[in-house]
Amino acid sequence: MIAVDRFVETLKSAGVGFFAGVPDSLLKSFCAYLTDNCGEDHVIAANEGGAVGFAAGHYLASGSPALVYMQNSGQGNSVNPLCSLADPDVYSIPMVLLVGWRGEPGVKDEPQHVKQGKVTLPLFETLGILTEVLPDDDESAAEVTRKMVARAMAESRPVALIVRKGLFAEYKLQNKQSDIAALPREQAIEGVLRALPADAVVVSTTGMISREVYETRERLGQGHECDFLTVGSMGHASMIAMGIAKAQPNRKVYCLDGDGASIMQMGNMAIVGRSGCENLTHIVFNNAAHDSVGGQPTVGGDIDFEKIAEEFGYNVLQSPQDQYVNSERIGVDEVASGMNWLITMEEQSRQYKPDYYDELPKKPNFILFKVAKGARKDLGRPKEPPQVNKSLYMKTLGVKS
Ligand SMILES: Cc1ncc(C[n+]2csc(CCOP(=O)(O)OP(=O)(O)O)c2C)c(N)n1
Repeated sequence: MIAVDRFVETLKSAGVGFFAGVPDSLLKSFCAYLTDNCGEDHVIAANEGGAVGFAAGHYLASGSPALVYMQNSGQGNSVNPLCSLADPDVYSIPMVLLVGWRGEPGVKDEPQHVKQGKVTLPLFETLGILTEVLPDDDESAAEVTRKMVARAMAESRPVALIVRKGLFAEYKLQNKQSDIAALPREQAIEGVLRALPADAVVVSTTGMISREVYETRERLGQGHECDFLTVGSMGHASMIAMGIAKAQPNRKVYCLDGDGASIMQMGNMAIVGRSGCENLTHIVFNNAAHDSVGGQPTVGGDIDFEKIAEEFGYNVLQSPQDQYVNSERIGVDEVASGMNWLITMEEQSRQYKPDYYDELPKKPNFILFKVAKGARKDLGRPKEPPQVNKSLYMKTLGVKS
């Protein structure tokens, strides 16, 4: 194992003093150390491509390379700016990538990491990016880091340092941001699922939200056939939901999203908002954090999702949470009855005033829940592989897979 403080010192003494990236569980200690100690010299980006852009701008204005950190799931997001901006065939910009290697061949990991784990090194090789796996002792790691930074500078190109599971010794975040609400995310999810019509389908986002959807169904004694658990592809759940909503306009589709994921691909909301899919409801559970990979902050605490959604063209419904004066006390039952009320009101109004609804512009719904960070320690994972999830789901949609 290596110590994060020494590693950061090595980077700084080699000339790398700015850091941008998207958090990853394998880099949890590294990210926590940056958050506590690097202040304005550290930016948590919306997505990995944005972090590469930031590093390019930093180099243009300082002449020094920045470090871009990411989980290898974000490699795809970074490929375009790596190829068309930083590559020696284009602007030739030095930077150091620090990449958490989920799904390393031979190491057991979740299904969504298997393919990405296999292609991480070959993909960098294809891109012509020099790659080294960081050794697991401080001295050797420092030596490799100095050598790679020197290569990046000498050849004016990106280089990559690969981080295996368990490389960094534990560093616990000191500057914890306070929660923006008391409601536990799992309770909000259970309240929503309890209220949904039986024939509604769900598309849930990457990370703990999907795991909580899965566990909640188990707890309620329900099956999993109505839930598409988007285990990878962070930020695209709303577009998957829109694909379904357009193909089956009579089906109610609910997208259960996170703040980090919706910010990562915020452009998707602009398109979904104008889609005209009135059978689609997009629900964001905002905890102002990348909770699933260590609780690092997002800008979710500083932005008004409801205003953004409204501008993007959604029909923003009043959150059940806001119907309670003391929202500290809201739990599963209050969320469920609030959601029930919203759903029943809409159905009844449509029944009694069909002409009025026919004349209204067709818009998808948007609902925001502000929730606390954190999850149950014993939160499980889906037991069925993604392809079983897909087949069951398509059967529910009445489609042969
Ligand atoms: C492209 C990509 N980058 C990074 C990750 C790692 N990752 C998995 S879940 C997650 C955080 C999700 O945050 P949010 O959507 O706010 O949901 P929360 O975990 O807070 O409930 C991250 C960064 C990923 N899976 N894919």
